Order: sequence, then C-alpha cells, then structure tokens
Amino acid sequence: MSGRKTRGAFIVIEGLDRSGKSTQVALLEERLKGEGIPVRVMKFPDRTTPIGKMIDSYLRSETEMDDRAIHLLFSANRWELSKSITDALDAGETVVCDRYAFSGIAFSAAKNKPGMSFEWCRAPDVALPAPDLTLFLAVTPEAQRARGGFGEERYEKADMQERVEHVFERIGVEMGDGSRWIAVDADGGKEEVAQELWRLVQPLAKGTDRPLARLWADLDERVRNSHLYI
Ligand code: T5A
Repeated sequence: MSGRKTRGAFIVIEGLDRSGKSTQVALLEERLKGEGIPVRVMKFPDRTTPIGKMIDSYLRSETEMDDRAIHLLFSANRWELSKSITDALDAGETVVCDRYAFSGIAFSAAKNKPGMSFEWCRAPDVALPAPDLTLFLAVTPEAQRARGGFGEERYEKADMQERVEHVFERIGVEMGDGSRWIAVDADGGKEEVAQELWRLVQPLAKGTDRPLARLWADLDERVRNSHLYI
C-alpha cells in the first residue's frame, strides 16, 4: 500500500478485566482491514502454547501454583512469542495486542506478596519489544460488574481489581510523556469507544519509521553497564 512506513506499528490494548479489550481489539482489526492495512492480532496470555495451557489451568482455578512461579510463566509466554511480534512488524503488519507486560506487572504486584515488589514484577519483561502505543481502557467498577461473565476467573474480585488499577496508574505515570500510554474512558458504548480508539490509532495505521524500542530499555542499560565495573 502506498505511503507505508518501514515497519508496522505495535499497538497494545490494556485494561481491567471485562473493560472491553477483546471487543475493541476485534473492532480495531476490522477497521484496519477495512482500510487495507495488514493486521496481526495477538493476545496475552496466549493460552494455546504449552506454557499458555498451564496459565489457563491456573486462571480457571483448576491448578494451584506459587505466585512467583505463575508470574514468571506469564512473562515466559510473552518471550516465547516475542519473535512473532517483531517478525510481523518487520513484515509491515500492524500488531494489535490484547494485554501485554503491563498486565503482568499490575496483576502480580497487586497481590502484595513477599518478594513481589513492583520492580521484581517488572524485571522479567524488561527488553521485550515496546509498544508504540498502549491504550488503557478505563472502566468504573459499576460498568465492569455489569458486563457479561465478570467473576468467573481467579482475579475477578472487586478488591483485587481496585489494587490492580492502582498499579496500572503507576505504570501509566512512569511511561512518561503521554504519547505512548493513553487512558481512554471505556464506560461508553462499544461503537463510541471504538471511534475514540480509532482516532488515536489512525496516525500509526500506516506504520512508523521509528526503530522498535525495548521495554524499559533505560533500566536495562543502566544495570548492564554497572555490571561492567564489578
Ligand atoms: N493476567 C494477564 C496476569 O495476571 N498476568 C499477565 O501477564 C496477563 C497477560 C486473563 C487474566 O490474566 C491476568 C489478567 C486476567 O485476570 P484475559 O484472558 O485477557 O486475562 O481475560 P479477561 O480480562 O477476563 O478478558 P476478557 O477477554 O474476558 O475481557 P475483556 O476483553 O476486557 O472484555 P470483552 O471485550 O470480552 O467484554 C466483556 C463483556 O462486556 C461486553 C462484551 O460484549 C462482553 O459481554 N462489552 C460491553 N458492554 C457494554 N459496553 C461496552 N463498551 C462493552 N464492551 C464489551
């Protein structure tokens, strides 16, 4: 397609449970395809891989697991698929991803367990491909609970969701200048939210010439450089 840039854009949709992420990812995919833009949709956890199957069983409360172990599996699930993300971007596809490392930090740090500080929870995801844009779907607890299926899985409890939201807020603040992380009011109707998301995604729809960044690359570099002087 004319006007395409050197690589596809990496767009992540984040939010609390039942905030409408999957609905919006599907509408965004449809919109991008309608514009003739090649799209790759991804979702984390990806429950189809062997690691993903272990995560699925845990989320359905069919198995128990140490909190630190399940955290590392969620991250491993992203690393095992990270090459598919970069390959798709290099091939010029726009990658639209339903949840990513931010959920990994938020849901684990919200447990407030020994050894699970914010920094510890972030560490395994440092250097993953960084999204060009993360859209955080903000819903009120009332809207969240009114939506179909809430309460079926392990983390879908009001107090847990409230703690998760606080961690997401911290992540949003730390993401910096406001161009890479944008909170969107997602209490409205599906089409209304979709219009707003499209307004934000459209400037990236034809891809980008910016080199793909790595998540929290500054932290990674600082720590690796300090090791050179040990
Ligand atoms: N998790 C995830 C971790 O702990 N660590 C990690 O690293 C990762 C990646 C599963 C759990 O795993 C945790 C977080 C989660 O607790 P999941 O598979 O993404 O993650 O599961 P859910 O968050 O439950 O995702 P869902 O896909 O079920 O919810 P969505 O995608 O937010 O919501 P959606 O689009 O399916 O919509 C839910 C319902 O609401 C309706 C829909 O029709 C549907 O019935 N709806 C609306 N209704 C009214 N107005 C709107 N605007 C609506 N939008 C959707």
